[in-house]
Amino acid sequence: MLKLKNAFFTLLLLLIANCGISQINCMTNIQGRKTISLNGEWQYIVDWFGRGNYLKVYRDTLPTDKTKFVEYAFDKQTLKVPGDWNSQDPKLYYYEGSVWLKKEFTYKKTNTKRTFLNFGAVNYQCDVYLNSKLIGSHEGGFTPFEFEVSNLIVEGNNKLIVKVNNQRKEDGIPGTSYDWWNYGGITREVSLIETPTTFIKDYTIQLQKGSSSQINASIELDGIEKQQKVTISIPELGISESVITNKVGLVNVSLPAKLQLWNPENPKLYSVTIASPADKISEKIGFRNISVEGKNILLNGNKIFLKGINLHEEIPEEQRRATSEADARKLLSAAKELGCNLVRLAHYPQNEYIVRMAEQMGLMVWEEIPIWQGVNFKSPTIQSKTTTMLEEMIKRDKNRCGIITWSISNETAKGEYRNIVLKNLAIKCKLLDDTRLVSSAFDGVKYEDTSISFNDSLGTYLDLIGLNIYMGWYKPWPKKAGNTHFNSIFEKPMIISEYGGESKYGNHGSDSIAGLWNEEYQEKLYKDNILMFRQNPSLSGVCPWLLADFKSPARLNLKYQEGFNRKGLLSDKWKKKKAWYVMQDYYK
Ligand code: GCB
Repeated sequence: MLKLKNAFFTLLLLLIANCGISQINCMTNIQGRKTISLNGEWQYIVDWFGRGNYLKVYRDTLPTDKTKFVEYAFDKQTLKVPGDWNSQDPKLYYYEGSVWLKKEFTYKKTNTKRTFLNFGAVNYQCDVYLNSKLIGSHEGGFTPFEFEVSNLIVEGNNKLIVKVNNQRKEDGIPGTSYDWWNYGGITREVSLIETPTTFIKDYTIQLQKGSSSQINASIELDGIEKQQKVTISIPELGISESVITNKVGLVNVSLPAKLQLWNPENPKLYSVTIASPADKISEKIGFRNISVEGKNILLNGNKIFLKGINLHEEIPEEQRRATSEADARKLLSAAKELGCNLVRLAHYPQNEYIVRMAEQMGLMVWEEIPIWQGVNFKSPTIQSKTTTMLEEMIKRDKNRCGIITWSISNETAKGEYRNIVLKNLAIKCKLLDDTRLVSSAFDGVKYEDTSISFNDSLGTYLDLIGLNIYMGWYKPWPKKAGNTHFNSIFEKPMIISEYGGESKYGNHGSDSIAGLWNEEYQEKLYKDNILMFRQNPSLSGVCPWLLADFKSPARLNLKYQEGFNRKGLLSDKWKKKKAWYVMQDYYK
């Protein structure tokens, strides 16, 4: 009976997932396109009590005659886009609600091109109006979305108004409680993209799974003339191959190549160009193979150990979201200095500067969707929302060889509904991309004296298992610190995807008292964890929680935390704590 019920739910949720809640329509590689940036200053109105829809703020009108008035008006106050509102307006530091943002711009129209409006990400939910018409909505704070506006955009002045709402909600992803700051706003770039009438909408170019010399490319054209000649060239490899797309604009091609494979020591990228009669797009792409064999992770056939670091998309010194190339460089340079070969982008897809720069710097990437702890797995919309997020993440980053694993969840509690949703996501993830590992991070393990055992049935559908294990912080050590062994019912690679403890930079004292937030306690905790790693040679990697102290409304100790989670190896002022050096030494 239970089996039947499970099958029914699986079917139902898959059906819902396939309906989708928003269009997955972003074109690939907008960086490689001619774009008009709509970043910069946007006017805004804070909609404290949610009256904006009733008042029709999206119309942005003026009184039509002497007896009329309008009870809203954009004025001089502006927010920078991309950027969160919390750090830009002191009144909005803790704000969770709606804000209307407006950008006016002039546009030159022609009949020979199409125009798309692309948002890198808006947290959490938004309605987008162009020239007073609703052109679409999007839910999910960390992935891009796009609308074609060729018919709505006008010659001359245009008005773009976006209602953004960052209210946490029961059926949101993440849910109502999580351990990071709920930065609201248009947090990533906004661009108009101009393309020819038939253009190269999408392409996937990666090494064939298991091969070191065969590149697979699939290309999709969008427009009226779908059957066209497209040429893919990689000059450095002497490749220039022309093929014809089929009636629906698709073509797949295999390209034999003598390659230097990408790896952290030699993060080799090749310039790749795709050209159709009217369109041309280029970017740098690397080629590598990632696979597993028993408990090992293999990069290009060689066993690797993941020397990771977790990081949030935040600049803690300025208490704001990281948004720029310079921000990405700051975060990733610190990861390199620590000696890492992997960054785990916790707990949501982070901006493209980070993902692209990581692969240029030789950092592998663990990227994940924000299914974090207490999301509501019983919600009828969860499968569709999370599937959309997964699709949007993979669609954006599928050509980034630096990404070795898509992670579908973090610290979810076992249960019937969770099992169905996550199983479907893991299967979907493999269908969308079988060249990377599917992973998940868990805290639901069995602690017994000197052993920690993993037996979550979800492991069946994963390639890589992450354990979040806070020995010496949330969990006491056995009699002898460091004396803990890991077991798993799965013959699959396992990494410690989180471990650590808190300290406040500059706070010194005993290394045996946790409650004083000493650097010495955290330093000792790292040393003990390293002892534990050395006793578990079958682990495939470790990943401290985390690079830097970060803002969290969940941290209420006014004496030491001051609204920050202080598990950083760097302080919120970017100062190295003692534990940093322990970790750096270990990675050496
Ligand atoms: C965890 C979570 C992470 C938290 C961390 C902590 O297990 O995955 O999001 O911030 O613990 O500091 O408690």
